[in-house]
Amino acid sequence: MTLTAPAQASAVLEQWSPGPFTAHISVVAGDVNGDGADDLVSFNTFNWCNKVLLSTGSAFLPQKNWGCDNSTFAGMGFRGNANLVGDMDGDGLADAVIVRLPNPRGIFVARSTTNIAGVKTFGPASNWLNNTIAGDYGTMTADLDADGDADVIGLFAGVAALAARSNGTASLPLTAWGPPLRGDKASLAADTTGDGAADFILVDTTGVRVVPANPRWFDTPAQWSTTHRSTAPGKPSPPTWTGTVSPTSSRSTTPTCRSCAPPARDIPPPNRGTRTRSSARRRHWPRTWMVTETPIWSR
Ligand SMILES: [Ca+2]
Ligand SMILES: [Ca+2]
Ligand SMILES: [Ca+2]
Ligand SMILES: [Ca+2]
Repeated sequence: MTLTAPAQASAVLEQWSPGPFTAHISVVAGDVNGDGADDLVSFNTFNWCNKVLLSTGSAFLPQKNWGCDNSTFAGMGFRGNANLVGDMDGDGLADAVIVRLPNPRGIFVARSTTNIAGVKTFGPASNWLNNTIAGDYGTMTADLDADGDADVIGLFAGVAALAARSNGTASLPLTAWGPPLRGDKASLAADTTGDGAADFILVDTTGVRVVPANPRWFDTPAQWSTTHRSTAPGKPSPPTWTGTVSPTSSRSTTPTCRSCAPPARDIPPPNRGTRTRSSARRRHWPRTWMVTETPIWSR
């Protein structure tokens, strides 16, 4: 008897949507209607709004317009440096989230809701955080503190990763969440340990490292897998943290990251300060940081 491998048997791609799907900027996935199936959300320019393809579990329904914030973002579109979805208020419905610089800056959340006509849509966007968390090396949503709502984390060059945890209605002040590590191929926040708190995943050419949430990301990364062929001469070593920031210390000194530091550039102050255009000529915006070390939850 000859058995057919499942992967071979299901190798034909299924057409889930014939289109159209308006997606000028980006497309992300999340369960915006809370039925357990992830849907697709597009971010667009000008007043093209967020388009959504709802999943039936075996196909996508035709795209629907899930809203425009014409009050704050008229003419520019609801889009930012990072365009994300995450259940920021913990109601089981993924919300649309943008993280912006320079103005208006910070975290803006358009909650998934049902309007007075009974139509599911994203509501008007509100500013959950007026601070700089659009990371130099990425901005992500994940449940960092295992309380059921999505938080936002930015990865920066030379300074700590900063977290803006959700309290359900707004983002808490920025907190240093880990040293400025990053994978040389990709960096992700995902709960790989299964305890509900997002861990830090560093994908290198040499393998994958994981920093389990404990509760933040200051532990030494554990090597979870190794790519043997990447040890060939000439392959770059993954970035390593050589700074001295600890979860309980006040960040009175600027942390350093020798092997993962980018080319010479202005490094923002670790705790609080304002950059002006003249002192940060490489940037196109003034950067203001207000970082707190506390509170940190206990589990
Ligand atoms: Ca869904
Ligand atoms: Ca929600
Ligand atoms: Ca959370
Ligand atoms: Ca975890």
